[in-house]
Amino acid sequence: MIFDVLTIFPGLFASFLAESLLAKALAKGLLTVNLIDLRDFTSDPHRTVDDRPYGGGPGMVMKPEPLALALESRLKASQEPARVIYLTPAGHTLTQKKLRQLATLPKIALVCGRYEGMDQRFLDLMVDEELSIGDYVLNGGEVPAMVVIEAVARLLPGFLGQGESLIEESHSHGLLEHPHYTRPPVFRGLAVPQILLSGHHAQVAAYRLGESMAKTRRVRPDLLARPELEAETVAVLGRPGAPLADHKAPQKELRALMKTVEFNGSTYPVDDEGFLLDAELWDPNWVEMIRVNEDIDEITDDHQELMRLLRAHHQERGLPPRVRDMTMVTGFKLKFIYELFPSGPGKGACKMAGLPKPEGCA
Ligand code: 6GU
Repeated sequence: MIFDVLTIFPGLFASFLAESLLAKALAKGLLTVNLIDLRDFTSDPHRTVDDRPYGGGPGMVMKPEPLALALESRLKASQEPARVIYLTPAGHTLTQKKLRQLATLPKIALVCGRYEGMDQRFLDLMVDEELSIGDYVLNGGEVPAMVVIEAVARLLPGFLGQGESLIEESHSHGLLEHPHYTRPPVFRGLAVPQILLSGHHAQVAAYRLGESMAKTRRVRPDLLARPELEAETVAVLGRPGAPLADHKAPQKELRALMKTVEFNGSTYPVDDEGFLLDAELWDPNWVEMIRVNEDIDEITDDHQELMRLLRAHHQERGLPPRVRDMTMVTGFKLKFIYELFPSGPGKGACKMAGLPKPEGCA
């Protein structure tokens, strides 16, 4: 993959390209970045790249000749035509999807603007597309060009290790990342969520997926409203609404865990065993669905009270009580819990309460 960067500040790129994974990728030959100084393509003693706008107004406009000559010199240098991208706050907003497309191209020319903009005729004649990196204004296209280079480079085969490439996959299904923890187990009074220390891989994955969904709903509800989300989620995680038994053998742990069930028009994300993955989605319709599945005649005040106690414990600790602590935590005798929920405290009570499967549940 080759990047040609057209800029009046090639020096800005020096340390960016000299450090970190990007430097390694350049050394490996995974990608090449050619820095082209637009002033080398001027013909006046002052090496002028800008001029006053026709029609008047503030600021300066980049002259078309140096830009065109610089691009043409690159064409001569390599034969291979590049996709020419002009970086401007007036362009289409860059997305991960766009980056995946760019990562398939052999050669990209990134044109960095400064001043008020470019002569339109250069854009009309030589630029394939205009990209912005977000709704704010920078002084020039150099930092956006670095953004494009870094974001494309990490998608190239061989750039990242195995573990990191999985992270990109978890992004591409359209949810935000779950929180991360490392040692120490307690930092300034805050403990690592117990489930992460448990060694239960399936429960850890279920917990993380639940956190991803909760965070996405909190911080970026717009991501959940995108029409593409469903298709992406289906592609990566499975088909919403499919009966659990129909689910294909999963390739990846996450795929195994993100299933959905539908009841009375509501869709719920669930784990392999039908436990709700996001306790905040719990509602009376969920309770009714489990009541029907569990063949329970009627939801009594005792059912409600037990669920309330379980949910309060979950809210406080981030986990439902362990089965062996169930009596102590809820004050309900185990025998009575079995009378209320014939499947028991885990697959019956915690499931109906919209909580994860508790430790100690078969
Ligand atoms: Cl691509 N250029 C400039 N100058 N400002 C921006 C941008 C690009 N994207 C967001 N802000």
